[in-house]
Amino acid sequence: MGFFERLKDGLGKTRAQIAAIVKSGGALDEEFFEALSEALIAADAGAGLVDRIFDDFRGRIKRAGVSSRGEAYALIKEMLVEDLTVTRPTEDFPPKPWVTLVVGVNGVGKTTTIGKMAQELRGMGKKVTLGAADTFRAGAIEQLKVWADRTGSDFIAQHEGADAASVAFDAMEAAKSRGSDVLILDTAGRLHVKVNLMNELEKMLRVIKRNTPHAPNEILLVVDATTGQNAMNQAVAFNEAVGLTGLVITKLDGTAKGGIAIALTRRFNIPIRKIGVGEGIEDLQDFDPRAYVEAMLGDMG
Ligand SMILES: Nc1nc2c(ncn2[C@@H]2O[C@H](COP(=O)(O)OP(=O)(O)OP(=O)(O)O)[C@@H](O)[C@H]2O)c(=O)[nH]1
Ligand SMILES: [Mg+2]
Repeated sequence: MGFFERLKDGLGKTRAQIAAIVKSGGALDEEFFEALSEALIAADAGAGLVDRIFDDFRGRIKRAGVSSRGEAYALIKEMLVEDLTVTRPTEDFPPKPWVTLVVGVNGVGKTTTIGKMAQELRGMGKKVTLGAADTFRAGAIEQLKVWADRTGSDFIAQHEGADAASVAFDAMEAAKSRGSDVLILDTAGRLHVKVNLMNELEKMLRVIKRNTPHAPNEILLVVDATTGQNAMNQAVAFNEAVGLTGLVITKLDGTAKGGIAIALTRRFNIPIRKIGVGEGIEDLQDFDPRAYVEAMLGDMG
């Protein structure tokens, strides 16, 4: 299966539901608006957000003189593409090493995503260092080391139970002295509601900044798409603790319904950097808003 096919397959349920509404061919009536907004809410976009989107949607339908379900459907797709398009200026001369800190709750796919990102960067000829700042979970260091070996990345770790901030510091120093283009720091999965664990992350961030003031250059929150709206609470807490610059949404190949991407970008106005569509090393895609909306809402001409 191709990348787009896999995403499409994952989001099939939402798409089928919406196709049924549009294809029913009825008038542009309340029933249509209701069915479509229900489908988006069921897809994890969040009721409050869907209400706001639909206020805007109705206004635009009026102004544009849209009169059929088909046209309205095309319009809402364009609106969602706009919502999902968050661009950040790219740096012509990115600092070296470019430091990416990867955070998120337990089991969302942080370490796997780091492995996939390392693979992609190595394919572009970049020198990569992976830093094992998850010193908490048994086996976490070894898990990252396997990815480092597989991708030909440098690897910096201490022992299980070591101070995560100290590992981050070591990794920064090593990445600098070895001339790495990119350093990616893995962190322990932590529940966003556990204050002491969030404090530990803040400490790590302080240590990184003390080492190199412009770092980290990217703070990526990884969320599991199948957890639906709970990802919003996670993002709120992590954003408050460390200030997020980007998102990764994983497990879009599973039973995810996709609306969480819209909810997250609307709320935080930060880009979705990557999406995960499988467990394999190549199963990471750049986020393409238009392709995403096509996969989620379908293409009924
Ligand atoms: N289907 C699917 N599985 C994924 C994806 N990304 C990660 N996984 C799986 O999710 C599980 C957890 O992945 P990890 O990378 O260990 O997650 P983590 O966030 O590092 O977990 P902790 O370090 O324990 O917090 C593994 O079985 C991965 O293979 C994805 O995009 N799709
Ligand atoms: Mg991990």
